[in-house]
Amino acid sequence: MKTKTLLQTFAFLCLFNYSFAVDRIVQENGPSGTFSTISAAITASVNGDRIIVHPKIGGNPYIENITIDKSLEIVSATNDVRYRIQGNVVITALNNRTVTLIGAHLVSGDISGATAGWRTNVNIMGCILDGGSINFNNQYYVSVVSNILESGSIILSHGRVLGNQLNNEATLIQIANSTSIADDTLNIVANITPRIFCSSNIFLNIYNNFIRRNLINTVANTHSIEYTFVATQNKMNIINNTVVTPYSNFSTGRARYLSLSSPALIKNNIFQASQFSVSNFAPNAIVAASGNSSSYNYIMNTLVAYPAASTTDVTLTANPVNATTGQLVLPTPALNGADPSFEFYDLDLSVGDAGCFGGSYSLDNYFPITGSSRVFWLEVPFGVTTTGSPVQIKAEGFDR
Ligand SMILES: [Ca+2]
Repeated sequence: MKTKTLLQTFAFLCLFNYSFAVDRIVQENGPSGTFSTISAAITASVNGDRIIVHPKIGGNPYIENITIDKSLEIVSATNDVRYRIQGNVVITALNNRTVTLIGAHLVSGDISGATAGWRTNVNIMGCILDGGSINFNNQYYVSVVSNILESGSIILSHGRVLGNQLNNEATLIQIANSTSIADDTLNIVANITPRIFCSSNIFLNIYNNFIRRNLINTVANTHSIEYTFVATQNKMNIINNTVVTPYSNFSTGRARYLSLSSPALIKNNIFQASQFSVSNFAPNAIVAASGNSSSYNYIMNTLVAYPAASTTDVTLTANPVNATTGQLVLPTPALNGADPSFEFYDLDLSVGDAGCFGGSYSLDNYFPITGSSRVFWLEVPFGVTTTGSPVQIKAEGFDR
């Protein structure tokens, strides 16, 4: 009975907090009762409100710096059309606050966090940033889903990074200072990104990313997947990624496919060199001395300092993918070349392909980014067999 009473009390509190939640409409020259700026709507809001923003006529931006200091959801009034903002969006942290931003197009400015308050939940979905970065510190749990960043990076401590596209070669997905949850896991799945870097003691699932850079490397130590925390136990699953790394114009500090200070399970990946030059230095890999497991990877050039290599890893003499699209260039042994276990089968139920279009988390599920609604995550058992027992499936998506 005590439990029941507690539950009833909790339900009542939720009802009390959000029973007066309303939609606030932001519209240029809108009718009475609407707001002319997003900031004015936020000021008038209470926790749980939804702010619906009409894109301005002619694609003009709302010119304002926006501070979000309540639990709010901000979405577009027009299906599949993003509202434009010229300015920074700052989300103030507070324990249990949840802020959702869907379909914003920042023509300038960053989306970032400020001040302390674990755990602040943030969802950034279907947004475009022309100039800025998505940057959240250790106080935030951030779901970064289906965003396009033309020149900025994605920087966070906790959360997940799913189906984003970073278009500037100098940028990266960076995980740092992850201390709010011990033994946390972070999923980095199906992104198109120049690099992935982690300095935290955190477990990473790195699945189906297209990690690409094409210009001859002139900056030291710009490695495609870099994990600098030192541990003896496995800290990463690196599965079904396609890594395209350029030659470097110097030997020391050359770009590496992998630079890992902790062990990893490395499987079904493609490692390809871009921008060959006889006078430059080919990418290689440095992985932790022991504890790695490597299988069914397809690798251009012989890797040095890669003690994990197994008999199923294949060294290639011709590039297996198109360096721009990540699609396989046929014929290649990477086609149907993944681990043949059914857990790694492709969406067409053929034996899995190595690289970012192979397996259940195929890049095909996330691209192109359209700004429309999308199911972005399914929680299902790893490998479903038809033994007659029910299957638990949880799906997450967003709209507008
Ligand atoms: Ca296949």
